[in-house]
Amino acid sequence: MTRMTPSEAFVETLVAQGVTDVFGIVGSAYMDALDIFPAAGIRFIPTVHEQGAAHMADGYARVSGRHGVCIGQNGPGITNFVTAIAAAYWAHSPVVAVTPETGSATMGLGGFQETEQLPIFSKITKYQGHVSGPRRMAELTARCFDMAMAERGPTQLNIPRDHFYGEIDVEIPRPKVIERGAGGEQSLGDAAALLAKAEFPVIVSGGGVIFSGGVEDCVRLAEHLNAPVVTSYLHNDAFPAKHPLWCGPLGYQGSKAAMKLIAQADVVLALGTRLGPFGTLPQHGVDYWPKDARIIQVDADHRMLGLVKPISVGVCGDARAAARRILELLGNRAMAGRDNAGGRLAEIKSQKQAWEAELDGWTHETDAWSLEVAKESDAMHPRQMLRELEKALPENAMVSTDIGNICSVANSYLRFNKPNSFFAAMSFGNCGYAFPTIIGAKVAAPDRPAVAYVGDGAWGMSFGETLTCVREEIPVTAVVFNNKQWGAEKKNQVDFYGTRFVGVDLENPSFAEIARAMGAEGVTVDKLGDVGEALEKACDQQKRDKTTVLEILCSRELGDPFRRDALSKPVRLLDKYKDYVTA
Ligand SMILES: Cc1ncc(C[n+]2csc(CCOP(=O)(O)OP(=O)(O)O)c2C)c(N)n1
Ligand SMILES: [Mg+2]
Repeated sequence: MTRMTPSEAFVETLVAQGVTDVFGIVGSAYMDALDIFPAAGIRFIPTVHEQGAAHMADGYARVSGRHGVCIGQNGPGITNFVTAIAAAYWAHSPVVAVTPETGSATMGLGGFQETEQLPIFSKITKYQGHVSGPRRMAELTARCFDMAMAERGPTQLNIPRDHFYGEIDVEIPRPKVIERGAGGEQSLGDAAALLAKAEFPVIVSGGGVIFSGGVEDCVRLAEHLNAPVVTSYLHNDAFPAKHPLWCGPLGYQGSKAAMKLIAQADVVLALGTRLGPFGTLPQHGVDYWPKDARIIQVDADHRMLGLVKPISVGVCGDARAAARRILELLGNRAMAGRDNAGGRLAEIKSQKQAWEAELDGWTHETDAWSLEVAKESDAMHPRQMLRELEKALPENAMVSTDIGNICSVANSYLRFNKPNSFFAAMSFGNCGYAFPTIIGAKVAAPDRPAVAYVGDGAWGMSFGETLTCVREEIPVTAVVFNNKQWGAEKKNQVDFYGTRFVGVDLENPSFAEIARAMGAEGVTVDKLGDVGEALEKACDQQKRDKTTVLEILCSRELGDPFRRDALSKPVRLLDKYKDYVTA
């Protein structure tokens, strides 16, 4: 035991957990601890908004596999975290949100910056530690870090501000590293037996494959099975795109090749994926989920097994360990899928070629409204522009994408050969995710080019963090798709509400000029031929600590809508609204 203050115990526990960077906005609530961050070797990265800080912690965690940490002032600083913590929850990011709270002696009296902080985060964290007294500071800090890693998701460390003060005798806990296993032998054996008999096995490689460091093992298993591999929604980096068995992503704006191949499966191995409902909906008019196939699902969280899709075998285990063990169990066993591998490999090749050819020819959207608006405009077709960006992205780039029509269409044009490269807004789907997230990723991986794709509407929510890039010398590239509209939502008004537009058109200033005024580079790109070079140059500028905002002028045409599944044509019963129906 060593005598120290609770602030010292808190900071020493961060150090023991390997924390080197903390994102946040300064506040008196935790200033006693903040004061010694520099001496402890912890960089405090001040942000423009606490939402930005928590997204940065998310991006930091996603690229590095280490904890991302954010902190803020009790009350408003902490409520500003909420959206970003919810996003981190659905991205399975080990983020620790440190939430200093109003003083314990006055809680409930309605003092300054007071709100009950635990209920707010109760549904978007894996664990909540409340420091009920100064003596428990180190214990609960350590537990929040351990739980974030063990349960793969955000945790909350709630600290009444008076508990930073005093003197305590403590031993700083060591991080608890818990090894995960492959799963039960019976279920793994059943999985191997099913795969050995499969005539057309298909692997869905999901986030769990990335988190467990299992991409190589997934490749080996796929090769043994001669199985096409599709990636789960927005986990495009869960299998190397250059591999012949790679077929691209499922889900919204995903790969038709992937969908047409999984539709033929008799056995699906869902490896490290919860098979989220949004990621398996029909797309491109194809209802591809193979309803008669036997499904083997591997997930580290038993709650996910069979939750969304009926399964034949559920394996509660680590994706990498399970892939290894299944391969071991297959050993020299006869494989039904080996004799017919030639046909399947040819089918993979031809589906991929067909999809590439379709993408190459799909230069613009062809619905009547898109054709009309594109005709009136000299701005770029989003699809052609996305193809140019794809070609110009550096090999080891990290890319984050926001939620929006153009960002979603980008899903077809983002391929990766290395895991931990793609950080999309995932299923929480909040506008304003991509930019702060890539800033956090850049802090964790400063040598990798960092690129955020952001729509102009979402840019309005997040461009303030350009100041963080400039002030803190965190160089990234933001590619802003300026189509002068909240396009993804406008698409619903086109398809379902008779092109009656409410709240979707955006009058924008020059985002490039704003970037320059903020001390970053700002470039307006208005010609397709300039897109690639502009991106290459912007990525190169990161080596000179320069952040660049590339504002790309895009036409207003719009790809398929997000929520065809959830919208229906309007019905109006009152006479005064009788015209508000779809023609
Ligand atoms: C925080 C938040 N607010 C609102 C929405 C609803 N929403 C989804 S996509 C979208 C439009 C995005 O517009 P923009 O960023 O300009 O991209 P575009 O669709 O035009 O490509 C909106 C408002 C959301 N997902 N998140
Ligand atoms: Mg837009």
